[in-house]
Amino acid sequence: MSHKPYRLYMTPTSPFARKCRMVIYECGLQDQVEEFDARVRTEENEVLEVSPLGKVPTLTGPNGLTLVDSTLISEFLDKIGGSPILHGATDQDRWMRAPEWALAEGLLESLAWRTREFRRPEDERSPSFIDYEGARQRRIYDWLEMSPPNQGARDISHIGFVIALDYALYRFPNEDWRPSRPSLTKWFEIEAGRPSFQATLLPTKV
Ligand SMILES: N[C@@H](CCC(=O)N[C@@H](CS)C(=O)NCC(=O)O)C(=O)O
Repeated sequence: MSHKPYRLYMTPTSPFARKCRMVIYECGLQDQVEEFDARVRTEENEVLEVSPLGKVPTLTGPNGLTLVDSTLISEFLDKIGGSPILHGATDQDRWMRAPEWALAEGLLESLAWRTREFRRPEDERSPSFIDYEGARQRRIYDWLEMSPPNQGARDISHIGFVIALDYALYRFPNEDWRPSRPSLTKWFEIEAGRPSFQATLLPTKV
């Protein structure tokens, strides 16, 4: 039985849960948040006991708190650390940075949707959907190659982008985005060296 006040329902492969897990490390909240490996997409899914959405990440805590969605949870975790470091220092700073956060989120969503499409039986897949999302992903990689997200202080978009780029290599190893994008590759390698990234590595595929 954990005595930590918060519980993060997660799976080791979920990039959205990984975002929150990296925030936990970056904000030093390991002694406050228990990670709970949930059985999503099964009838035993423990998340369903706290939310009808049934998705990871879901965060529960004192006073009946139940938060769903990685964006909300990340911002909440950043705040309970006492001195938020990942969502802008001021309101103006926040809004100046927010478009990058949304871009990182859009890339992550696109990769997750495309991954799900490949989980369907072959005769239920949509090749046009797969191509459309693939083109979106390449567009964002090209954008990041022109302007890697390392201007100014680190924020939640750095975590979102490094997770998304790693997830792309994990799910689509034959579509390696690195060879034609040296600046982005360099940025990725530096970010991937951080303890928060190394502590949340995706499991080896069996
Ligand atoms: N927008 C959500 C997406 C979360 C999401 O799609 N989670 C997936 C795992 S990567 C999930 O729990 N899937 C289980 C299901 O669809 O039942 C977030 O940012 O948290």
